[in-house]
This record gives sequence, C-alpha cells and structure tokens, in this order.
Amino acid sequence: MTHCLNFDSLWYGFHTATMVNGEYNCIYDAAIGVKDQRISWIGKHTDLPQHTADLEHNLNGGWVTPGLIDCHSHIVFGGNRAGEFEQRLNGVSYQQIALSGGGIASSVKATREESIEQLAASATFRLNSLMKDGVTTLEVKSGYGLSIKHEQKMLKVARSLAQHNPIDIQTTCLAAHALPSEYAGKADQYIDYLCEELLPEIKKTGLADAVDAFCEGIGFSPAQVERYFATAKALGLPVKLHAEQLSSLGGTTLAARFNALSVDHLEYVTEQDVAAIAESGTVAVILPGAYYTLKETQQPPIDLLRQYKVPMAVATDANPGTSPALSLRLMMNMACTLFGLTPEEALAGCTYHAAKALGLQETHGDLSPNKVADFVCWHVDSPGELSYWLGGDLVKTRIKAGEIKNV
Ligand code: DI6
Ligand code: FE
Repeated sequence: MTHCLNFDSLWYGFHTATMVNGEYNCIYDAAIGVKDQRISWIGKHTDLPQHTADLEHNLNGGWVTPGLIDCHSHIVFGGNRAGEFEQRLNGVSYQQIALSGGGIASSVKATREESIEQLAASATFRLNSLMKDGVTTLEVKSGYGLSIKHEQKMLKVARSLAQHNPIDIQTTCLAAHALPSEYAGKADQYIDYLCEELLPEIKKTGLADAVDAFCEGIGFSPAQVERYFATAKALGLPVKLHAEQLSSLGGTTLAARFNALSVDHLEYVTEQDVAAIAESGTVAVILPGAYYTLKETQQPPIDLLRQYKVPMAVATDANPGTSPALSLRLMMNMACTLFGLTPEEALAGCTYHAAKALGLQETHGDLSPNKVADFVCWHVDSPGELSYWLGGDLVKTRIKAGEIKNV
C-alpha cells in the first residue's frame, strides 16, 4: 500500500535550479507539491508519487528558482540625493560631500521630516520594482532616523511593507549609521545613548530582527562598534556590519568575534579578516551597486573568499546615496562582470547564501522539502540568463508561500 501525498497545490511544466547547498542542482521537467505554504515534495514530474492536489498549475515552460532574497537594503528614506550624484560626476567625492553636511546627513534630515505614510509611499514604490524583479524576501535597514523616535518610525514603515505586500521583510536597526547633528563631535556619547536607551527600547518593541553599524572613517570606529555590538548581543539581537568599504579598519574581524550574520561590502578586507569570517561562519555580502556608483577601483577579493570557502551573498544596498539600485538581477550581472562571480555564484548569492545572511537558512533560500514555497518562474532558457540580461521583465510567474502573487 503506497502512501498518498496530499498537496494544496501542485506545480509542473518547468525546469528548476533548486539552489540546494548553493548550487544549481537542476531538475528537468520538475514538479513541486505545496502543503501549508511549504514545499512538501520536489523532483522530476515523472517520479511524482501517488497524490491528491486541490489545485494544479501548469507553468508552461521556463525555469523556476527560489524567490530572490535581497539581504541588504535601505529602501525606507525621505527625499533623494540625485543632486549629489551630479556633484560626484563633477569630481566631488562621497567623503567630501559627507564632511560638508550632505550625504547620509541630508537623508536623515529628509527622513525625520516625513510621516510614516509618506515614507511608506516612497518605499512601496521601490519595493514594487524589487518584487517585479523576483524578490520574495527583503531586508530593510533603518539608519536615517538616528533617534529612538525616528528609528522606530523607519522600522515601523519597514514592518508595514510586509503587511500590505506579498513579501517577507527582515528589519535591521542601523542606528550606528552616522552621527546625528545634535551629537556633533560627541560620537562616544552617541554610542552611550544607543547602548543605554535606543537599543533596549528597540528590543522591547520587537521592531528589529538584527542590528547593524557603519564601521568606517566617516562612520564609527571598531572600538565604538564593539560597545554597540556587545549591547546588541546582550539583548539577544544578532549583528551584521558595513565593513571595509572605503578603508581597512578591521571591522570584519571584530564582527566575526560577535558571530555576525554577515559583513557587507569588503572591498578593503584583509586575508586575516577573511580567515576570521571563515571561522565564524559569517556571510560576505558583495554590493556591486555601491562599488559602481562610487567608481571604486578596489575590488572585494573574490578569490580569497572562495579559497576560504566563505559564503558570498549579493545584494542591492538600495540606498539614496551610494546605490540607487532597484533591480537585484542587475546586481547579479554586475557581480559577474565587475567581480568575476559565476552566474551560479551570483544566483546562490541571492538565494541560498542570502538566506543565511539573514539567519533564515532553515526556512528560505532553496527549493527543498519544508522550505517556504517562495519561487519564481522565469522567461529564460537557462538559469545563467538571470545574470546575463541587464534588467528586463523576466518574471513569468511569482509564487509567494504557495500562491501566485504577480506584481
Ligand atoms: N551603505 C550605507 O549604508 C552607506 N554606504 C553603503 O553602502 C551609506 C548610505 C548613504 O549614503 O545614504
Ligand atoms: Fe548599506
């Protein structure tokens, strides 16, 4: 007597790159059975055991991959910084703009002035672009509020996006992004405020899933980040770090000591840093949009990361200053063209390894039994095409938690 499987829905008529263990692991003429929003069975259609299904969907061709995961974004912010883009084209550097009161500070001013509704409207517009491009899970950082009230406002907007759209959102408190003007010249006192007041309050409200900082000459020093991380960890919040983007300060090694989920950017990372994150199991998040926008020439050391078997994720870093990027697939292309990732590594970087960068590896990131049934059917003849096309409308069908949710 063979066991009969009962699916809520059965999907067939496609090939799939399951991305299990971060590799294509292709199945031709595949089928996926979904039960309770999770994958219950996946394999070759012809191997499907005896089953019942309330709904059957023939996807009529194309390739299915896990829904894309953008593990680093700042899509909630007021205003925009197109003016600074022009300044930079005229030769003014990002650091110079930051030092003269522009940069992150100008986004802080605009974000503080906007209401929850205004911030949600512009963030939804950006979110739509990402979803149209196949993203089903998105991380959103605060960091343009820099006070309890305004950081909470940003995190509430981020959380609300998941209530009104077919997307999973992970929120990250990036209160140590920049020094607000009211603390000018008093960075250590600002860190005291974050440790003694802001982080405990954020923890109490449950608005953040993780904590992040900008460890940089124009951000915070490793010693300051260390105090902030110690507080976050004591509160039970996992950490991640913007590190080694513009200079080598050792933030990466520091983050490894706190078992960070991810360290992001890494253009100036050293071999010692790479060894440290290999040891701690921290994901390296590669952000080609920021590299490109800043016309950076120092590349993240991809070969070294490979040699140490550090998992590499790829993300948009969608933000108003250094990466106004609204397509994760374009970032996959840039990771290949600018940094030499293979299309398979780029796709793993937006699925399997991106899930790990968010601590979601048990539930997201590949197509295997028990994972959430988030997948995308693409108008392509091979999975490598996802990194090949520069933008374009490649999504045929977008499936979120086992239901068709095209946007
Ligand atoms: N991510 C960030 O948070 C900073 N750089 C980066 O790549 C700055 C963002 C900004 O300029 O607003
Ligand atoms: Fe960032």
